[in-house]
Formats: sequence, structure tokens, C-alpha cells
Amino acid sequence: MGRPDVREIFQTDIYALTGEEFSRGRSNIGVIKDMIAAGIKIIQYREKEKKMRRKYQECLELRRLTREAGVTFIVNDDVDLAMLVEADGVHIGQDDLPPGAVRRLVGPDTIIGLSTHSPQQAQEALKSGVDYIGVGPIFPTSTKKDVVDPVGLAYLEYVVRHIPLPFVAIGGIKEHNIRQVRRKGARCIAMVTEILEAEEIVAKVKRLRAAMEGTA
Ligand code: 3NM
Repeated sequence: MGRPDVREIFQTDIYALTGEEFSRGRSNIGVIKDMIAAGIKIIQYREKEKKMRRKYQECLELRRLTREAGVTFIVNDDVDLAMLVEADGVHIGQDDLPPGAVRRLVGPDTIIGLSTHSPQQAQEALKSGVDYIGVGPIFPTSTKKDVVDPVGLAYLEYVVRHIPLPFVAIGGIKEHNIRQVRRKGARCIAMVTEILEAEEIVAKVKRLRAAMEGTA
């Protein structure tokens, strides 16, 4: 496999996440097929409520689909699951195992992403050996249960100026505010409900791209 070029991977515009509870009754397999058809290049498997056996079965199939499509596949929280299904990466939070410990488990070639919510956490991430950080929540969101208060665009600006790591902006980002986030310097933007709740995922992603570029 070799060490992935994370900087290159994060040149993409949209980072999509799963969450079957938000997907209008559609399965993760169907949703991910639509995301791939829409040209999304990074997908995170994030299922907080499902049993591990079910997650393992789903991830095996999703890994197959994403690999065939050349899409980067990242597993949220579960380092063991990420390793077993040969995901490209694992995404962890501030209360999970520390990045150094995760690195010892996954080795040098697996991408590690870390959620951060403050300049101090971003500075710590820089020293910790993670490959990219999540920056958020930019706006209010009810998608994440234990979410901190929105950090707003100010924290995003801080990261753009001071943190030389690839990053993805996240939290409450929608078609109507995505342009603001892009204009503050976020190249890659993550969304859960804005994509999953859409009736037509491919059409939604097209509109999000137009809104992002200011061509809508
Ligand atoms: N992480 P939506 S906010 C998964 O700030 C997640 O680290 C966040 O969902 C963070 O796009 C968030 O529906 C939820 O607002 C984002």
C-alpha cells in the first residue's frame, strides 16, 4: 500500500459521512453508491448506534465498493474495525485512544484523522502525528450527540493561518452557508445530514458544488 499522500487526498471538495438513521430509510450501501456516483472522493463510515458485527459486515462491502471506485475509506472511532477491513484511515475524537497509541496499532501507512474544536487542540494535533484534523463544529448541529458549542468561522480562520496540516471543516454546513466556509479558506468540507437527508444525493452534491464555487 505505502504511505498515502494525505495532502493530495484532501485537495478534494467534499468529505461525506454515513449515518443510516439520517438516510431516509436508505441503506448505507445504496447511499455510498450514490456518493460515489456523485464523484465524492472521501467517505467516512460513522455509525454510532450499530452493533459491531453489523458494522463489520457493512464495512467489508463498503470497502470493496470504495476500493473499486478509488475512493478513500475512513472508519470512525473503531481502530480494530478499520484495520480488519483494510480501511485507508481511522478518524478519532478527543476522548478516544490518543493518536500515538492509535499509530502504534495501525502502523505508518494508515491515515489518522482527529476531531479538534479549539486552537489548543489543533496545536496538540500538530505534534501528535495525525495526518489531518476535523475543524468544527462551524455552525450549530444536532447530528453529533456530545458535540461542543459551535466554534464558528473564527477557529477555522485560526487553522487556515497557523496549522500546516490537511483539515476538513465540519458541523452544520449546508447549501446556504457552504460558500462562507469555502471563502474562509476551507478546501475540503464535511457534511452529514445535508447530504444524507437529500432526496437525490447526486443532484444535491451538484448543487453543493455550485454553491461552494459561487456559481449557483
Ligand atoms: N463532528 P452535520 S460536528 C460528526 O465538530 C461531526 O467535530 C463534528 O453533522 C465536529 O453535517 C459533526 O449534519 C456532525 O451538521 C456534523
